[in-house]
Amino acid sequence: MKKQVWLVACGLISVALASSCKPKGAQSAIVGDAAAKVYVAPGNHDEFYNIVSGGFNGQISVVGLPSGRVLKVLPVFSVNPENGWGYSEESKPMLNTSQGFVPWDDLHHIAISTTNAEHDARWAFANGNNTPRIARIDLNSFKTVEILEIPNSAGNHSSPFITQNTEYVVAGTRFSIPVGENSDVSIDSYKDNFKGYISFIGVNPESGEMNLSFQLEAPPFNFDLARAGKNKSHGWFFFSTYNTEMAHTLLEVNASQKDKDFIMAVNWKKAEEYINAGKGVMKPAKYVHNKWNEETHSATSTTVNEVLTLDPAVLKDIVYFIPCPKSPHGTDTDPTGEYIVGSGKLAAIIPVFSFTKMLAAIENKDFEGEVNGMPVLKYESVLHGEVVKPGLGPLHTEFDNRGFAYTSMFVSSEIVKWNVETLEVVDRVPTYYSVGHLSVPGGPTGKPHGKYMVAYNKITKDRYLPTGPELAHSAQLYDISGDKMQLLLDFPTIGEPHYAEAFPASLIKDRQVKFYPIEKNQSPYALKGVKDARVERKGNEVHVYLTSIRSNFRPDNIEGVHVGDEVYFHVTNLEQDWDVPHGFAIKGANTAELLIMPGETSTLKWVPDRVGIFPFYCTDFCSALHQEMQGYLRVSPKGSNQPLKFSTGEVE
Ligand code: RUQ
Ligand code: CUA
Repeated sequence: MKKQVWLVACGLISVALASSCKPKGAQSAIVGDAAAKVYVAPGNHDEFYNIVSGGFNGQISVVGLPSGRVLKVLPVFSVNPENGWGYSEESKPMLNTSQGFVPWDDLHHIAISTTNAEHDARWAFANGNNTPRIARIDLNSFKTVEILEIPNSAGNHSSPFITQNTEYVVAGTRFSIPVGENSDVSIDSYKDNFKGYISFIGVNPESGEMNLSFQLEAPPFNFDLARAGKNKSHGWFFFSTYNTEMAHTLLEVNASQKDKDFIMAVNWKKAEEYINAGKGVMKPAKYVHNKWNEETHSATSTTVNEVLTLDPAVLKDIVYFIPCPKSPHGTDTDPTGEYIVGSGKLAAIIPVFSFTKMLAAIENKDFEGEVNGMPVLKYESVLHGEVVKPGLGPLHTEFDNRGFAYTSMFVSSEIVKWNVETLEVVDRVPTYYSVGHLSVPGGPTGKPHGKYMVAYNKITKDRYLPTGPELAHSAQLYDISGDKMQLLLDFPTIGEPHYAEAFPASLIKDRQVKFYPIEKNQSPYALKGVKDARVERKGNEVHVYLTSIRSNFRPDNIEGVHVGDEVYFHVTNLEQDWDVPHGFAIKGANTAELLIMPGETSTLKWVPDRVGIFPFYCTDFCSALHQEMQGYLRVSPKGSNQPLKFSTGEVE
């Protein structure tokens, strides 16, 4: 009987989750001065950078706030025909994995590097959900410079979240799976054979380079999201979990049975102590580590074969479970680090936990039980209080600089503002529609800037001109500087946005890479001047060493290439000035173009399959004589005795 009641309740909840409410009166929500507040006059710059996940497109977009202008879309886990990322010989290794070349991923969350819990904005981290990976993007060059695969993981959703000095980036597995030798097991044996792994990835404080420091073996829950403790809770990490029922079929029902799931609190300083005492165990695991080198202008991919593992069932005091109603999605920590918010998708309240109380409960062994040998704390002992009647379907919470929290309500399509101390709801505004993540500049840090909040919505319905069956996803910008939130602007997004972070433009705008010094170019294919331009044959490989500079390629007439040759175009852009990329494209290539930054060398491989004359040209309108920036390549039949020759057309 009880089970039946649950099934009915879950059915209703599923319907509610699937078809979110549509608020009325969208237009009347806009007040008079909204346009002036988002207007950034021509020639002026935005105040904030907004680094926005692209979800299922595997990319990141860079947006200016408050204007909502899209400044750049950069490939992370995806190929990009615009600049040859993933197509050029130099960039291909970046998308290598233990499964081979994987040119796509589902990129959900962004973490901007911090020092002392404040944005330093040196790097952005992003997760790949499907083939578990974490990427690091250099915010001086807006380029993906590192991708680390995560072993023993499946559905890298609880990632990437960082500690306050960017000591670690974490990755919690969404799907628990059996790992190691014995992974050919019955799915029915889930509880016995499946495990959830939590990865702590160390970040080099100077270079930013990542290394998988250790993994924690956790029960086979679904790990959803996470946040580091900060300031007073520095040293701890909090992971939301669902499916603590440990179901493996029809989770919609079977993982919604219990009133409470858990927030898993991890004392990572304690984990470090165990590691220093030699308590970690090296276990086999295969994963790859890809790094981009800004001097060779190329990537390397290395395979690693082991990982340091800690078992918190044996090594006590690392892991504690905080009961949290009900199937929590986001877990977020406030700027002081005292409060931990759990957003239970199916809960009627928002629980706010106290770090101080948690420590006391641990001290007093205020446990209500154990899971797999790890203590479960008593809900009441850890609870600061509950936000009552917040709305339906709480997902994510951000904070401002005035002691308020903002929680997105997916089902009731609204944002609820509440006081972190008193837990009183002070304001609510509708979103259009079905809001997922929120982003306040500095919102996840110890020092939020407040001022604006962006809501990233899943469903837009009638907000924009329609574009066939798929409609634009959307962001909405709110002014949060006053007592009442004020909707200022809608703007469509690239891909499906999940999390985003925003920080003051002044942090990075004066330290941007303008060009790459040609004298530092260590590419084995670099040319230091036009005199070095040449073509060489090595067996069936033809290496074309090209220079590009306004407004010519050298060499620009090439003959003696045969059908079936492997032709490598190594193009060096000799410009030493900001904003002068050159492109390279050749008719017949079945990959992409190259877009080569000043001082950079990039290589396109082409295997011609037919006889003919093939024009190549620069794709970037670089000068008044850009249309003159072209050349011809002649392909002769296989076995032809047409000798190799090349020229720049100069009359000698
Ligand atoms: S998750 S809403 Cu990855 Cu909330 Cu996007
Ligand atoms: Cu170079 Cu156009």
